Amino acid sequence: GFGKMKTNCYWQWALLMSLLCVVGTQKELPPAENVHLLNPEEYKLVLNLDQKDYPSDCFEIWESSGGQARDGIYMIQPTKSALVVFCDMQSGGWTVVQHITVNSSVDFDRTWQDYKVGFGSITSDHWLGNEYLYQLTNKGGQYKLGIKLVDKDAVTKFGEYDPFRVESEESQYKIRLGLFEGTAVDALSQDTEAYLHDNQKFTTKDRDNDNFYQNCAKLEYLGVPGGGWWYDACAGANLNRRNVIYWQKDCNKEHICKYAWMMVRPTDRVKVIKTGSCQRDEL
Ligand SMILES: *[C@@H]1O[C@H](CO)[C@@H](O)[C@H](O)[C@H]1NC(C)=O
Ligand SMILES: [Ca+2]
Repeated sequence: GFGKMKTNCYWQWALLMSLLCVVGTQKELPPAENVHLLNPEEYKLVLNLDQKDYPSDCFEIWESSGGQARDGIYMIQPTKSALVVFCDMQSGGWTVVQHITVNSSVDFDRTWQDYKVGFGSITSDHWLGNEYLYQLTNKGGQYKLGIKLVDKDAVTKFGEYDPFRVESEESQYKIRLGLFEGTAVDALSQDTEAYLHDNQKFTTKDRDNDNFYQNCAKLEYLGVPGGGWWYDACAGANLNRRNVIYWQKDCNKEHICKYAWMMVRPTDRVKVIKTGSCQRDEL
């Protein structure tokens, strides 16, 4: 009768709608392992979603665009995992691996698992993930780490460690840093605070790999714990403490910094050798 037809129609309609939903979702959802760092309304912001083979990092995109690519969200695939990342193209194709705003609403007091696969939002404060730091810096070819710090008066300082590598999870994501260069003062590999971060394992509130009798990630300042970091016993720098961005001389309780970024890029393949005052006939 009429009732039966109505039911049939309903089921046909429901089937059609669910098919449309599936098709719609598949089209929009970026096939990234860390898609949890994107809000659904940000899916459309991924700039190279249509690309067939994803580039291995932001530098590859920057380079193949002749330096013309714009800042934004891109898909990359360093090795195993396809990832959404924020690319800082204006500074030369850096892949952003951390961004924090002082007093961020993003909680940086997280577990080992959260630091492993990343948290926060790609378009604002986030940690890309130790596993992806490992994949990026161990895929062959040397990487460097860039640090960008902006204080409350908008003065920007920059630093680079070259080379930079994060070891595997079996090695507790140990950090390996090369020579420092920049306008900021090195706070990871020199020991003016008697703490050395270079060669330290990563520590989170639920995995204590540090050199302190307590867990450095749990130590609070004004009620806010330090968050995950490559602690010694404990820190001469920590960019994951939400209420104080700490970088020894450049950012601390007295000299407030508002923003920090950590990013990676391949080491320059061609070193520019400054010949200075060398005369041709001297060579
Ligand atoms: C961060 O928040 C704390 C607590 O509300 C406040 O005392 C401090 O001044 C804030 N820091 C900055 C840089 O806004
Ligand atoms: Ca400890």
